[in-house]
This record gives sequence, structure tokens and C-alpha cells, in this order.
Amino acid sequence: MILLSSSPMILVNGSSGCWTTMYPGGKLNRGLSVIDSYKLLKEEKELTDEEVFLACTLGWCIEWLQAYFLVLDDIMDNSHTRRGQPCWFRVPKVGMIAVNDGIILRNHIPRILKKHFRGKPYYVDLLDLFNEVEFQTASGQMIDLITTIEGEKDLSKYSLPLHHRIVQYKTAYYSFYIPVACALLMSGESLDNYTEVKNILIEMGIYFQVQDDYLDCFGEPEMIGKIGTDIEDFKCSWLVVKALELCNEEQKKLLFENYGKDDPACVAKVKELYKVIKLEGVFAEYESKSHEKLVNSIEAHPTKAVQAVLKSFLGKIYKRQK
Ligand code: GPP
Ligand code: MG
Ligand code: MG
Ligand code: MG
Repeated sequence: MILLSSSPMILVNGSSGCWTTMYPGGKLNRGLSVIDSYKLLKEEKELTDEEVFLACTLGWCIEWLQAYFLVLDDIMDNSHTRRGQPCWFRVPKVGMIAVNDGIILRNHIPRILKKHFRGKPYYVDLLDLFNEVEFQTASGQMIDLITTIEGEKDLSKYSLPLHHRIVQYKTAYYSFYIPVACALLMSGESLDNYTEVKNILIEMGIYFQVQDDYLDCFGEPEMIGKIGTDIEDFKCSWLVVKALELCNEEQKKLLFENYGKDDPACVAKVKELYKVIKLEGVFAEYESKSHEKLVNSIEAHPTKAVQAVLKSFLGKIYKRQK
């Protein structure tokens, strides 16, 4: 059913009835971070072939988790493109079979873990980690979605604490915490001793999702591989939260009238307002302040190897364009 190789393709025997590729072309940051982190935790020591294989296997499990989330998220967000191609559910012969494909992607994770980690002392911790992170992500996704229910849309409920809660759960655990947690478990560490590292990774995840919200509106679809839908979808995006803080009464009225409408003219008005209130500059300031804060927290950590893991992660995302 699956091919785990160095190829970036995700191969599944999915709804199209044959071996096919689903969303190739991702950056593989999450998966590659397992091996990068493990290497850094081992400091100078050369990795054995088995260690490289196992770290890569965990990296692929995270990429499968991500593929599963994206296939389903694109349906829920009514998105158009992903990684430069139509969303999987938009492929005519796939449609809602994509839901089952998502479940099949997800079901490969415990199967891969069983095949390669069953005899390891940290096997149960790995299973628990993947289950817990999936639960946290689905909980964040739930809050993300219920704020957009038709008939219950209310911009006045949108605030920075609400945004923070949504993105911490829907993005940070699966994008930032799990790769490092996998590397720690492989190194024989107990995750209970790394709560401060977890907190820093969550802060990084929040920063990453603010970038995602920014790129949804201001990024080039050719560059980010997807067409933004946050304005149409009435999402509690960092941009609309900041806009609500900065708008005068007249601008607020325009926002209330046009946000969350699936009409290009309304979307254009919201984007124009974002330009008028100079949200791009507000984001640039947020980006450099967050970076500075993260660097300070990382440098306060007692171990150099852990600092290196966190700095490597931060370096990959600072001022990212996609
Ligand atoms: C990112 O949200 C969060 C996810 C992809 C998690 C989805 C979780 C599920 C349980 C399905 P987003 O919608 O902003 O991402 P993107 O901009 O890539 O669509
Ligand atoms: Mg989405
Ligand atoms: Mg979403
Ligand atoms: Mg997004």
C-alpha cells in the first residue's frame, strides 16, 4: 500500500483505483525535522543506518499525518488548490471519496509504527504521542470551524486570545511539537522533562500559523501553492483580528458588511481595507518581535544541543514566503 523511500511522493492506492500521487511537492519540513533534531540531539556522534532509517520513518509518519489533515481540511475550508494542484476532493473522480482516502492515510501511521517500532521501549509513548497530537489538532480544527457557522457568524467575538487558542491547537502540536518529541523519544528521553521545550515549540507554531494567515491574503498563489479562502470562509485569521483592533467605526462597518462573503467584490473590499490600515507593516513588526522573543527563550535553555534543535527549526520558518 505504501512506499517509504527518499522520494517526496506520497503514493496511495486511493479513490482513483490505482497507485497515484496525492499532494506531492510539499516542503517536507515537518518530516525532515525529525532527522535534523535527532542528529543535533546526538551531538557529534555518527548515526547508525538503523537510527537514520527509524528517524526517517517517523518523519514520514508525520508527513502522512499532515497529508491526512490537508485532504480533509481542504474539504472543510472549501479550498481550490494545494501544492499547486487542484485539492484532492476537486479531482472529478475523487470527490467525497477523499474523506475515506484521508482516513486511509491516517490509518497507515499506527501500521508503520507497529511494523518498525513494536519492539522499542518507547513504542507505547510514540503511539500515545500521535494519538494525543491528533486529538489536539482536531480540537483546534473544531474551534476554527464552529466560529464560521452560517447564521452564527459574529465578528465581534474575534479576538487575539481566541485566535491564539485556535492556532495553538490546530497547527502548533502537529507542525512543531511532534517532530521534536519523536526525536526525543528515539533518544530515550521522557517527554515530561521537556515542557519548556514544548512551550517554545508551541510559540513557534503560533508564529507559523500567523504567517500562514498572512500568506493566505498577501502571498502569491504560485509561490504558496494554494489560493487563499480565509476571507470568504469568515476565518478567525490573525489579519481580521488585527484589523478589528485598528479600524475606525466606518472601516469596521465595511469589514462587518464584507467579511465572510463568497463574493469576489466583497473579498476585494476587505483586502483594500487591509492595505489602507497598513496590515503588511503590522505583520512585519509582529514577525521581527516574535523572532526576537523566540531567540531569547531558546537562548535561556540550559542545553546547547536543544538550543541547536530549536534554532534550526526557527531558521527554517523565519520570514518564509511559502
Ligand atoms: C491549518 O489550517 C490547520 C490544519 C491543516 C489542520 C487540519 C486539521 C484537521 C483535523 C483536518 P489552515 O486551514 O489555515 O491551513 P491551510 O491554509 O494550509 O489550508
Ligand atoms: Mg485550510
Ligand atoms: Mg482550515
Ligand atoms: Mg491557512
